Amino acid sequence: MTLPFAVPYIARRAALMLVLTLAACTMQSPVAPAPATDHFVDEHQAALHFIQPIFSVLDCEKKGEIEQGEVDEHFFELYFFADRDRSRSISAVEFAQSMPHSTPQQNLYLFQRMDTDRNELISVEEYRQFVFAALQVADTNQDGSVDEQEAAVHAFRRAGRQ
Ligand SMILES: [Ca+2]
Ligand SMILES: [Ca+2]
Ligand SMILES: [Ca+2]
Repeated sequence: MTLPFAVPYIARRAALMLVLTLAACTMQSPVAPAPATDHFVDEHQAALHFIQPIFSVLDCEKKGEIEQGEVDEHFFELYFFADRDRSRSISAVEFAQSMPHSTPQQNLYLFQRMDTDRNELISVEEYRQFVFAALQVADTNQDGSVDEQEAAVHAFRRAGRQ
């Protein structure tokens, strides 16, 4: 005779399901904001986020600063790091793979900023334009180069991302 035991079990289970359903409804509240760290607060933060992982590539002479003129010397090294299949266009997937320290939201933001003709691909020229634009934003004292302090690379390295 299992029935007398089965009924309360089913009742308990139903009550549990109700609690879980109510909890799920609460969690799906549409007003829940995304964590602030998923998004950039401004252009400057976005520029630093982009520059930090490539700082040592662009600062080839290890002077602790990136000069505007150094970009073209290393540009294709940088570009082909992201353009893995060397198709001379960076897809959204390739871009995300080249930015493992990013959230999907951050990558989407940067990708859309780069893709100025909105063809869902980053051309060589679009990427180049963005690198220069990001360096300009990061160059807060406007002396034509971005030093380690301006790029906050020490904080980035301390965070174990490089
Ligand atoms: Ca490609
Ligand atoms: Ca494009
Ligand atoms: Ca500077």
